[in-house]
Amino acid sequence: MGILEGKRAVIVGLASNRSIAWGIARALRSQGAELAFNYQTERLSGRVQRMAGAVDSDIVLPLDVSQDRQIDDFYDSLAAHWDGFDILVHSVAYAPADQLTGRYLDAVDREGFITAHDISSYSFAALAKAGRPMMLGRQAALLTLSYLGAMRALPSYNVMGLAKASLEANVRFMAYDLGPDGIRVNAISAGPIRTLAASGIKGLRQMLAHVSEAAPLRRNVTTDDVGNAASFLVSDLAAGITGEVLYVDAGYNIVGMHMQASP
Ligand code: 0WE
Repeated sequence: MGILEGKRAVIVGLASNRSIAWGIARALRSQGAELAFNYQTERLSGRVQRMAGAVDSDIVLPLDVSQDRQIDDFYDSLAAHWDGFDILVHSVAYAPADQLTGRYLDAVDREGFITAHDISSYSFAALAKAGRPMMLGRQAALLTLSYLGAMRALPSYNVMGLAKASLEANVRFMAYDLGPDGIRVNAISAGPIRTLAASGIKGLRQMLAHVSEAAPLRRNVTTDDVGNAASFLVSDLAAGITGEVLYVDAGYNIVGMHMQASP
């Protein structure tokens, strides 16, 4: 008997079998949840449908989170399958590629700033706002994905760091707002993972190597690690936790300094 038996979960942001959303989908399914998915563009629809099938789901609906109309249509279509849902997972981030390279002030511009904040932070509030009626009266839980760049400066992450800082503040304001409805809102701040989104990032290999040397657990995290922590946070085992950012990063964020000679 899984900890998510009888729960219905909407997962936004599945793009490939390396997606964090896929690790979360598999973990939630193995704990007994029923799943529904979105796809961003027609090009991705076949792939997402095939992966959904592998976790026993045939609810795969179009949704580009930058379009308010598509958000409304998504929930209207979902309502034909489910009268409500218990879990919303937001695993979406985007900044134009030119933002994620070089010096911060060289790279940042108004359009890049707006896009990063719109897709990576506002979309979480937009999905909660439009989806709230379907979550009422069910002790629902929302979850999003953040990164250490919300709290610390690091190379190349640039305006995405600001967008993740906004996302983490969004978690707190949404938790405060939705708490009286019995709805919890949390984030996982995951260590770096080689996903499709991350694969184009120059220097990622070095960053993964650095983290696996310096992190207390001396390894990188996997999408399974993130999925298992996600299962806990969206389950009733975490009924007392809201507005929290849980690090799933092999402990990297607590290290003040690392020396190579350390065991
Ligand atoms: O949040 C992220 C990456 C999200 C992301 C990735 C891309 C690549 C393709 C957002 N927008 C885009 N836009 C694209 O055009 N991570 C935590 C992974 C990541 O991204 C980095 C990192 C790490 C770690 C970028 C620079 C430096 C480190």
